[in-house]
Amino acid sequence: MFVFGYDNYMAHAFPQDELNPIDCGGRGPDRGDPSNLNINDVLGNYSLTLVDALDTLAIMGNSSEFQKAVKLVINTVSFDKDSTVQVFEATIRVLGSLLSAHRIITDSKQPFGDMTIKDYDNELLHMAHDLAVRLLPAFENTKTGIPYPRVNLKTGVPPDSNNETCTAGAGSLLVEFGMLSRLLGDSTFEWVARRAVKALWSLRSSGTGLLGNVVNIQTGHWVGKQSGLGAGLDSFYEYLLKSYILFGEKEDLDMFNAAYHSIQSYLRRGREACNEGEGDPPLYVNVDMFSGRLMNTWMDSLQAFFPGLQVLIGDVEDAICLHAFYYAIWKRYGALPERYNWQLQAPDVFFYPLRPELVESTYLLYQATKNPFYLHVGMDILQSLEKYTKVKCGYATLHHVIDKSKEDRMESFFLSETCKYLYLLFDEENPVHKSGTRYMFTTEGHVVSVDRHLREAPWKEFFPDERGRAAGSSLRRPAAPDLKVINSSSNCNRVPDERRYSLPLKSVYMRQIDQMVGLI
Ligand code: DMJ
Repeated sequence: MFVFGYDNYMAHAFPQDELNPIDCGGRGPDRGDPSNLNINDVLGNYSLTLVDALDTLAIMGNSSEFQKAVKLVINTVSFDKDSTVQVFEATIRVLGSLLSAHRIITDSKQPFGDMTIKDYDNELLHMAHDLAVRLLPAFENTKTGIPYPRVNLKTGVPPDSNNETCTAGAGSLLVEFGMLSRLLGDSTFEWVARRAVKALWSLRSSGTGLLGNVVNIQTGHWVGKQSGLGAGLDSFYEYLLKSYILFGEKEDLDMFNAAYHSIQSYLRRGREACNEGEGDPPLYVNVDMFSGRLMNTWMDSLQAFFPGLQVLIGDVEDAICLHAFYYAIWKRYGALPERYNWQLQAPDVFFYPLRPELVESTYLLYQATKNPFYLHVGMDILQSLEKYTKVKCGYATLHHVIDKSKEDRMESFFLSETCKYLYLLFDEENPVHKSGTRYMFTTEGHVVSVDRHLREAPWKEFFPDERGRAAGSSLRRPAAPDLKVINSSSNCNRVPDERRYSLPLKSVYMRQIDQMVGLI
């Protein structure tokens, strides 16, 4: 699936951003209609799909194509473009991918095969730096420290810019910005991203501890008071935990734990235990952030990432339960509708743009339980993607999950996430699973090794109290030292080879899964 999508992108769309899989062409920003945010937020005229796919090539062990693709990116991609993009999308899809590929190239252990680039001079890191500097204007002239949602890569924040941003967009930049800062030894990027997280965090409801989904960056007033797990909030929670995993800053874990507690207290409905007791199976709903009252009866497909996050914190039993709910919906339509009304038991919004969230959770649950049920789920998902979304030159967005009509769009996350997680689900021997170095995935599915170098913040020596800086204070920081790359290396012992079926399956998980499958 990956090869079919990637080869077609390279043949018919590159150097444009995305592949139109039905008419076998390419697509870039919609210059004719700047208000077409669905396209312009994401496509920056920087060969998005190629950039986003880099580490998938490495994970699949395709060193020749990885090396070719990296060289193409170095030689042809520029960020000096008159493109107004969303800061969040550019960060997770482009910045994150460049950093991930850079670390794969410079990893002294080369676990994925030979992914080194001859005469590599940290070009991808330089490119990441260049892009991040172009995104920095979003963090200036904001009274709260919460960034503007969009910037023009050449000219900065557009004069008519919107002062409203979603929580996930503004508050999930820390993994990429922090990584960049720590690789460069320049605190600027981490500092602005962290300031945004803290500003959002300080605006949470004092009663429920919940955050809303849209906020005014100048006044700090919540414009969208809906709190939930899906659109507008999803990766905000994810990055509190992942920032902690990567950088080891305890304040990130404290925020995550408090947020998780509020989620359990106000968003989770249904019976307490997954497979015991009275009442409906558990469900996470959308509520008013201040009162905790139910706001609507739909859930969006982005929510399906949450069981994966629960796996990371060890709440595997709840994750099994919730995942089974999303899988039941997938089984009914052969896809996840963008919004599903759990009261009417019917979709509210019908499209499916090849999103990865359910596959991602399936993969993480398989890693946690080693229960072959999740291989079955993966196979089911894979077969429905083949059946309903494969077209002449790639895989197409489903316009309508019931009549299976299509749209001529293949989003870059199909190659960077959906295909990657499916591949990893079945590739037991992948270095990601076997290496002594532990890996984590960014919210765009980019693999990053978790090693102690990223837990070092060299500027702390010089600026021990980063907290003293007021929101809105100058972004001017001391110049970065000469670009110095810290190779990722781990002296950890290799993890013993785990055999899938020789491990005793955890009986409690087995029981739960059996019951959930019965329910489906
Ligand atoms: C991806 O760009 C990322 O996973 C993001 O966090 C949420 N949405 C898309 C995929 O659905």
